[in-house]
Amino acid sequence: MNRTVVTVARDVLAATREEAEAFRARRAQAGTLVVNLLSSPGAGKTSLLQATAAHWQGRYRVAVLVGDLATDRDAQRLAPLVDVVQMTTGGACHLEIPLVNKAFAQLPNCPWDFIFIENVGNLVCPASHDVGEHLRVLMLSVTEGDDKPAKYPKMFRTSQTLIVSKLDLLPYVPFSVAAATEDACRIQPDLTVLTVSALKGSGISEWCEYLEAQRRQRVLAATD
Ligand SMILES: Nc1nc2c(ncn2[C@@H]2O[C@H](COP(=O)(O)OP(=O)(O)OP(=O)(O)O)[C@@H](O)[C@H]2O)c(=O)[nH]1
Ligand SMILES: [Mg+2]
Repeated sequence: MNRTVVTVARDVLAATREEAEAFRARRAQAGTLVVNLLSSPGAGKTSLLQATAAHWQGRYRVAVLVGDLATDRDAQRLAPLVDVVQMTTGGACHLEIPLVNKAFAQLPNCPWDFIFIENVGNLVCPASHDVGEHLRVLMLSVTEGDDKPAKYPKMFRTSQTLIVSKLDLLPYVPFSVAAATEDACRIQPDLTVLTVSALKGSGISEWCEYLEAQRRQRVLAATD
């Protein structure tokens, strides 16, 4: 069999990396914490964002850039609460920074306090794409099984925060928060673990306080 060696003299991902770094730096200068929210489909990302906006009741300027393969249903759910732009990927299983930049350009020009990027529901591909976030938050719902950290390690390794969601369903499913947390922290020892039920409201105020502290540490203190 013939073999051909192709020498790539240029880092083809360098431009994307630079675009993500520039987005992160510009948002930090404006005092905005950018949060990349990831999970498998249906873990409760949009529900958490609804509960977050309802908890803050307009205290902060919040926008959501929401990614989906098709439909603008999540954007319709969020629009009564926050400024929102739907990014429809047309089949792509993750978001990339050029699409995020285009969506951001559609928002009103204002100094946002928080921008959430709701990524496409998928526990694999989004882990490999820097979309210019300051904080990567991974959600795992109790209905998915506590074995997921060990089975999808990259997603857990590249995140700073794990939210165990749908805690109200814990009495009905075989899920050990301790086992999931132990596996996740073995993969990523610096992981912060929070538990929430967006449906019942438990853990939402702790999550909101956590976000406020992250904004102070990662954005406001860093740009003083
Ligand atoms: N019992 C319970 N159900 C929840 C909770 N949070 C969300 N759900 C339900 O779970 C389903 C999926 O919630 P979504 O918020 O749409 O999840 P998502 O991660 O945004 O879904 P995709 O964007 O499609 O990946 C909906 O039927 C929600 O009502 C919760 O805390 N408890
Ligand atoms: Mg959603």
